[in-house]
Amino acid sequence: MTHNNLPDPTQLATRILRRERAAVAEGLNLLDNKLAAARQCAVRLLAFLSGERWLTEGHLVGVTGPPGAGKSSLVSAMVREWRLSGKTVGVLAVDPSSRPELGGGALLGDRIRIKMPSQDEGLFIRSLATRNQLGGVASEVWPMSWLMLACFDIVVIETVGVGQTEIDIAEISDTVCYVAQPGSGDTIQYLKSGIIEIPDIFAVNKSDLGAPARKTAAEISRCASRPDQREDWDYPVCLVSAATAAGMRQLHDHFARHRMFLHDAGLLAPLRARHQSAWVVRRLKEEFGTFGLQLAGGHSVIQQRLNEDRSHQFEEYERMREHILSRLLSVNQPTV
Ligand SMILES: Nc1nc2c(ncn2[C@@H]2O[C@H](COP(=O)(O)OP(=O)(O)OP(=O)(O)O)[C@@H](O)[C@H]2O)c(=O)[nH]1
Ligand SMILES: [Mg+2]
Repeated sequence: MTHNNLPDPTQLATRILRRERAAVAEGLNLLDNKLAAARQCAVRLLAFLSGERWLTEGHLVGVTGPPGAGKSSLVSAMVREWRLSGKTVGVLAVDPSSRPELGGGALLGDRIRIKMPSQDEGLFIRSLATRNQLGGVASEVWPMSWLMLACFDIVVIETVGVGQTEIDIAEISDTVCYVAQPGSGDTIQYLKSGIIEIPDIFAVNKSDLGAPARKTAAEISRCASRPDQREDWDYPVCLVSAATAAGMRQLHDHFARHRMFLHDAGLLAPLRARHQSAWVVRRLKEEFGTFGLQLAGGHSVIQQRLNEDRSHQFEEYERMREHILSRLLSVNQPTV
């Protein structure tokens, strides 16, 4: 331990890389700590964990969709598939702290929490409440997912919602899976109106309900076809049932296929680098507003600096932050 009961970042990084549960939990807490000393420590931790692996290894999967569609049930079923194929899995279940209760809460009354055997060493699950007032995914989630990527083969982020959340999750994940609720026209409306981008994979859950699920899948397939698309990805729409495990193997294969597609097409490293710099800009903007961004040279200068050295983005972020802070202090000094 260093001062203020903060961990030694080198030792913590070593333990995280060995996938020690307590260390992973401690690291996630550290990333959530807003104190200045903790922030410095967190940046050092991320720097020790980073390296080439960050741009090339693992698979960061975002699972999103409307409340009650079965995201948690589906993630549990997917975890089983991944564990069967020998992959280690980390899950971040993001729970908005003030979610709107639909239909008086009846729909959410029987929500499923992801439940798995706690003695499974290859699986780590963490629930966290988002505190982003604007409704999107809180900016802590991204470094947290990266910490987990340092020690798990697959990292899954589950978030509820459409709109801003969907955009945010696409800015974090390698692969976005949208879980649709059978019989609900919402998803199709969102797609048509462009509120949601077409996700990499559509999972229409609850296929055990029969006709409504098949109908929703067919409607989504029509809306999601991309005749103008030049990429080779086919945006599959997959009928699954978390309850009966029907279609789970196919869904697993779509995930693996998309990961391979990104890698083979040379898209993975640039995608992650883009996500990194988007995060830095977003975080600086959250903290200091547009004025603060200008003090650091503006959007494009920041992007350029980050692109020059992709493996030290967190240190670069901390340097920019210090720079903005010192500029802000000097701006606030009375002129004599
Ligand atoms: N029939 C059927 N019901 C399912 C299936 N998957 C989930 N459910 C039910 O759907 C409800 C919601 O499941 P959850 O997994 O909690 O859904 P969620 O999308 O994570 O919900 P939130 O996190 O609250 O947004 C529960 O009552 C589940 O039992 C399925 O494949 N078939
Ligand atoms: Mg859930």
